[in-house]
Amino acid sequence: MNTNRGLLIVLEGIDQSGKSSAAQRVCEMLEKKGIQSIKQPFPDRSTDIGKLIDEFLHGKNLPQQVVHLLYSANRWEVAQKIKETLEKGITIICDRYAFSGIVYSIANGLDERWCNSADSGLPKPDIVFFLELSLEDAEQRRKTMKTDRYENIKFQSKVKCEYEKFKDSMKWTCIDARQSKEEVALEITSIIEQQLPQLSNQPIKTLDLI
Ligand code: NYM
Ligand code: MG
Repeated sequence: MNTNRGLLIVLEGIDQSGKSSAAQRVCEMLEKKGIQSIKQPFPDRSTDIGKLIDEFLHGKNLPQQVVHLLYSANRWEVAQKIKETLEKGITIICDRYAFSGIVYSIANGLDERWCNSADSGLPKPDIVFFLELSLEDAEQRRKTMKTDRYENIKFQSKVKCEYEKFKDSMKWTCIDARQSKEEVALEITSIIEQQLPQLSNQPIKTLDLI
């Protein structure tokens, strides 16, 4: 039953590091190679919970704990669908996942252990790519992009600092996000392609963060 499942791939990084473009391009590149794949953004703004998160990002006031749980619930509401999709042999490229939930909430002052528990038990990613970009380069890109309440250099520097801790303690694959969009996507796609035969025969694991 678990032979040749799809892979759960996660892209993480500070705002403006190019995750959304990479998710789109990687899916297209994989499809061209005959590897069925779909992208899954988090937050997923297509659901009621996602719409509430979007309102928060654009000014609605909510307690920080509620926000953390909403982001987590937004993943849990598609967790079963993720598993079923992987079992069908389709690879999923997630634009952010539980790690975003944790680093952004810690940067907002929440307790690390409390933050970790909400996402424990979700499907575990097979590969996490960390798109590395300096705060200065992100700031430069931000000038031409739509932004949310978190997109200022002071907050992003806290987020980056929390990401660095994760990156060191877990086996993340770092990608130089200063490269062109094409180069970033090509690098990610080739690593996925290379790892697919070995990982697709393994059962889906569970995220254990506590
Ligand atoms: N974000 C995203 C969180 O704070 N927690 C989460 O669990 C997730 C998935 O949402 N600035 C924040 C980070 C982003 C914001 O996401 C919107 P994006 O990828 O910029 O559209
Ligand atoms: Mg953003």
